[in-house]
Amino acid sequence: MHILIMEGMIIMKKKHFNRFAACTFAAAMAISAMPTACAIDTTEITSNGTVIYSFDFEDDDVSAFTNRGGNDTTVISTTDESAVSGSKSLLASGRSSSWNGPAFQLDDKLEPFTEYYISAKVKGKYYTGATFSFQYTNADGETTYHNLASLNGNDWQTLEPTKVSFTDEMTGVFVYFEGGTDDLLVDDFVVEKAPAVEIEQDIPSLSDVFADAFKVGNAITPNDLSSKATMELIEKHFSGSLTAGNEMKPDAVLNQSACQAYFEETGDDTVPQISFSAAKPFLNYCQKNNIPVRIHTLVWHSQTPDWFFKEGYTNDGEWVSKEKMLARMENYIKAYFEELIKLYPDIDFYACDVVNEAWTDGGTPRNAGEQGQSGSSNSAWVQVFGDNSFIEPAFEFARKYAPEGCKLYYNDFNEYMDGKIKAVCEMATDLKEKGLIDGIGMQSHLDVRSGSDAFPAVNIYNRALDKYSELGLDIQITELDATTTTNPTDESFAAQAEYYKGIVDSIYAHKDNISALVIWGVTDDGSWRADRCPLLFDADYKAKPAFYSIIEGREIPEKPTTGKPDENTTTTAEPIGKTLIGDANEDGSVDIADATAIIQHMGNPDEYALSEQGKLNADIVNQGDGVTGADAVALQLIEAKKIKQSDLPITMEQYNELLSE
Ligand code: 9MR
Repeated sequence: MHILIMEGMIIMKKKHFNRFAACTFAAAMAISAMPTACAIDTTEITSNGTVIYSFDFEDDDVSAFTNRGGNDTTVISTTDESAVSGSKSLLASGRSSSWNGPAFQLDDKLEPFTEYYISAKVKGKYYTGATFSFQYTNADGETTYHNLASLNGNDWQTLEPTKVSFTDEMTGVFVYFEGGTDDLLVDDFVVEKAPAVEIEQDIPSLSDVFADAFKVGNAITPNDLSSKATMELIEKHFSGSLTAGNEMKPDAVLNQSACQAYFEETGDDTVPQISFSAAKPFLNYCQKNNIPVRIHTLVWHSQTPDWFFKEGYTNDGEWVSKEKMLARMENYIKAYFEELIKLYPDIDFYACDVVNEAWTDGGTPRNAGEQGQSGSSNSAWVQVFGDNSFIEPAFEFARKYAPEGCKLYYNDFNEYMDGKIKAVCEMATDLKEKGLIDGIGMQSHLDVRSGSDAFPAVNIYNRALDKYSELGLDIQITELDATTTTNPTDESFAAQAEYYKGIVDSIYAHKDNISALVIWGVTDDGSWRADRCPLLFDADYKAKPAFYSIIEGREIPEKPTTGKPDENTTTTAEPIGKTLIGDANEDGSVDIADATAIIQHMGNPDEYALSEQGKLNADIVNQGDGVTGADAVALQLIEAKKIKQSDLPITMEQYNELLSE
């Protein structure tokens, strides 16, 4: 059956409701059975958390799928050779390359800045060695693709619901199956719109809590930009500073073919060619939202291609001389800043990690060599310079070309190890005397482990802060995260909260020397160490115990209407209680499930009892009149985007006015 259910008139075959859909559907049905005063437009409501597309291929319709890979010989059809549900599946036959395969375009059917889950079954003719991948073209016409899931084994493999989203700057957004050249079969391909997530608006903003001390920021990836809830967390808590997780590093900025072309044309191989196309979505966002940017990073052994250090910019060329590398370094840093200032004159590039991770924990330079495989700790800078003498010119060039107001930092991890403290302090003292450095970036990738064996212990971290404070330079905490164990329990999160509190208390105690506290990631599932949940928000965008522990007992400077915060005006951060207007089911969030809880309670209070607190929370419209159908409708009005959660509670007059709109 084909039915229309969304704005934009998307035609879909509705096959089943998932958990969320069932819930919203029940609420919508209940509402439509109410008196006419309660009748509201439910089209947007029913589309939240619902199946948007579902293909079982029983009707032989494969028109939504195209062949990826241009004019090869692949034919997309259906087959009754094998199927998971029913008797038919999609067949991609005659594939001539591993990257040919059935593709499904997203941006011509779905909405940007919206999260979807895609699930499917896939099978290779003899053996399944398929990859599920994502592709898009950016505003500069460059196409990027990355793998989302690998599906290997005999017979049908299951693609579990996999999150995808895209921004309005992306075109040609596809998901596709690829791998091998055998026939590929696909069945039960389902696209679901993830339920709308409300971030917690009723918790204090971290930026506000620490407004008297330092900027609070975060690091994000391009995927974050298309996640509405992640970006709402950024705007609420972390708008003091943003770092690009990877897109402003040398491997993202240096363009090998352009370097080689320039060399061929001019005979000069000391002028590296660069492009910020990977960083543009991030930088556009920062510019639009007026968010200061930390530049990470110019000179690093890692995520810097070996060809940058080789004759002719070739992968297997000879290492260049120190003189040539100095010229490349200067021209790279010059071009980097000039291009940034030209493209984004309005962004406040307030900090830059000029050199990253040049000292070992023992305080010696890294070993010379290719970076080669990721994970190698060798340094091509040391290879060419013989030692760490590349650090000073890097700062010299950065000082020469960085925009005014851009402070220059040496950034590293494990900066609480004795050998590293000594080496960093000696280097920084020398650079400070020469007027070349402004501060130390302490990455702070910490490890709570089970609690008592945390690394580093809080007092060790505090001692390092003391040492760097004595330098008379600024300090920024540039990449804070603190891993707990894999498969963490409530106890693990409690230990993590206690540790975070100790570390942030120590940072706060040094606030006179610290200008920024940057967390390395927003929600646990997006962390580079996702398996050990190191961040302040969980995968459901909810504040974790660690969030509450670091704000506990702090005074929130009240925001003046204009000018700088007045340090004398403060309010105390209230511990968060259970009163959350709208949260009828007391699960800590206000959403459509609360409307369902209210409707069910009204229909059968014995079976669907609300607690006393739940009833208080549910009393949204005309507070004091108890739980009524209007309260459920008000929650639907939030889903329908007619009011915001922060508008609750509402009076009966406001309610009637909303319904008459
Ligand atoms: O967060 C980054 C991750 O996505 C990359 O895979 C990784 C590769 O080196 O780099 C991560 O960022 C690193 C940062 O640039 C420097 N300090 C350590 C960070 C975590 O590895």
